[in-house]
Amino acid sequence: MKVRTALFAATMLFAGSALAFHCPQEMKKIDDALAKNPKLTDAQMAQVKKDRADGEALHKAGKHQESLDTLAKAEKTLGIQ
Ligand SMILES: [Cu+2]
Repeated sequence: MKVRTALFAATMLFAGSALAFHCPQEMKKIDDALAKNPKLTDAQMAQVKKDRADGEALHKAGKHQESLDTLAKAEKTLGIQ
């Protein structure tokens, strides 16, 4: 039972760090898309920038899944797959 618990903990830790690594990749995708002057309305642009900033804040707070969800919204607006 102890082994299983340790394995579970190790798996969760790995999953957590894999997610943690993922956020900056998504942020970079958004930054790259923004650098290409995407055709967005002012409202869309403001929303993308807000989602990008919120995503980074969530990432730094350790809330990686929420960060990815927020960054995904910005990517959807930008048309990133
Ligand atoms: Cu993260």
